[in-house]
Parts: sequence; structure tokens; C-alpha cells
Amino acid sequence: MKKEIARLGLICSLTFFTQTGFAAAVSDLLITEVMANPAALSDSRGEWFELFNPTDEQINLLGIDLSDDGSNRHRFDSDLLILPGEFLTLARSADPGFQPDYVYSNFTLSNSSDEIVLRDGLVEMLRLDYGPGFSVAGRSRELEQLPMMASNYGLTLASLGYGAGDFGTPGGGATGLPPAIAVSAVPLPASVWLFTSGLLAALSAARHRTAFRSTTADRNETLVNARPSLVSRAGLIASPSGAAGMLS
Ligand SMILES: [Ca+2]
Ligand SMILES: [Ca+2]
Ligand SMILES: [Ca+2]
Repeated sequence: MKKEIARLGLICSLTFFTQTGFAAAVSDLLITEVMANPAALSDSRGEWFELFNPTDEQINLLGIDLSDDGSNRHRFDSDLLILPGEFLTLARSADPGFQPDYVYSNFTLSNSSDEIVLRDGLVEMLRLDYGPGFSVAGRSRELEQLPMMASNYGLTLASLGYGAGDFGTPGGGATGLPPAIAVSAVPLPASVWLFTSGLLAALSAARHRTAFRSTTADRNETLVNARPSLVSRAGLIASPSGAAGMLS
């Protein structure tokens, strides 16, 4: 009898883990805003970007490299937590017109074409590529909708000023993004889980195909396919209201 109870317990635990046990990862984060070309301040003082944690677990950037496709590289060598549903502002200087959460070094944002890449060792976890026309003097670009790619970033509204006169929402929400929705505490029926996993893996794969450029596309596609649940979660949480609403 005891044995059967133990076995039942194990099965229940495994079922629970299967549905809710996915740990949040850096790949779940979103780059929600980019100020590549400040006008009220110099580039060396006023460049910054913003991350958002759409999951219901904290994510630590310790050991992660911030880089581009050139020689920019900065390692987060101490704990840097992004709490559930929170933004994190990362800036080139300690005074970009507001008080940033983190100041990096050896990383600049070109006013023409550049990349923001987060890597864990050789594994790329997050990437935004932008080209000419993305950066506009004095205005940030904010992620307006998913999937996360340069064409889904709109200009900050001209009414949303900060600091010395540039426009952006450092540390605050973009106009179009939904708030964080907790999902791990909501066990899903297997059929719903499978459906949404498949749907969102497809959405996520499309997102990565677009965001990742040719040289890294194959490697990243492998990454996406190898970790569908993690990648799907971000898509799930921040997907357009229809999909998210279905789960909440
Ligand atoms: Ca750069
Ligand atoms: Ca710049
Ligand atoms: Ca913002």
C-alpha cells in the first residue's frame, strides 16, 4: 500500500513538473526599448536599452555576455536580477538622463546598424538586430508587439520625455506590450498545453528566423528547437491578448 502511494506520488510529481517545472531563462527576456541615438545628451552619456522579464520567475544575468557582431563585449560578472514583471535599464553611463539599473562598459549602440546580443558562453540567448532608419535622434524605439524583431519597434511618443529632453520610457512600460502574466502557477490541461506549445513554438521559430541573421540562423534555430518550452513561454506570456487570455 505504502509502495503504491509512493508511486502515485511520484506520478503526480512528474505530471506537475511536466506542466509547471520549466525554469525561466535569459532567452525568455525581451529587449523592450533601445535608445541608440540620444540628442539632448552625447552618445557616450545617453545611450541605453531596456530589458523586461515577462515570466513569473526572477532571471539572473550573472555570467552572461552582452555583445554585438563586432568587438563589443561586456560580461555581467556579478548578480544582476530581473524580477518577474520588471524592467531593467542598462546604460552606457551612470547619468543618461535618469538613474539606470546597470552601467555597462565596452558596449556602444551605433546610430546606423548594430546588434544587441546576450550570450551564455557560446550559446546565443537573445538578439536584436537593427539597421539604418531604426535609430532616430532623440527618440527611443520601443517594442510594440511580438515577435521581437526590429520592425516591431515603434518610435516613442513625442510626449513621453525624460531627462534633458530626449523621448523614451526608461524603466516603464511600452504603450502596446501587455503586462506580465504568471503562467507557471496555472497547470494546464495536457491538450491545451500541447496546442499552445505547438502554436507558440511555431510563432517563436518565426520570430527567431526573422530576428537572427544568416550567419547565426542555423545555430539559433537549433537552439530554439532544443528548448521549445522555454522559448514558448515567453511567446505565450507576451503574445497578443487572444492567446494569453486563453490561458489566464
Ligand atoms: Ca555596438
Ligand atoms: Ca549611438
Ligand atoms: Ca520602456
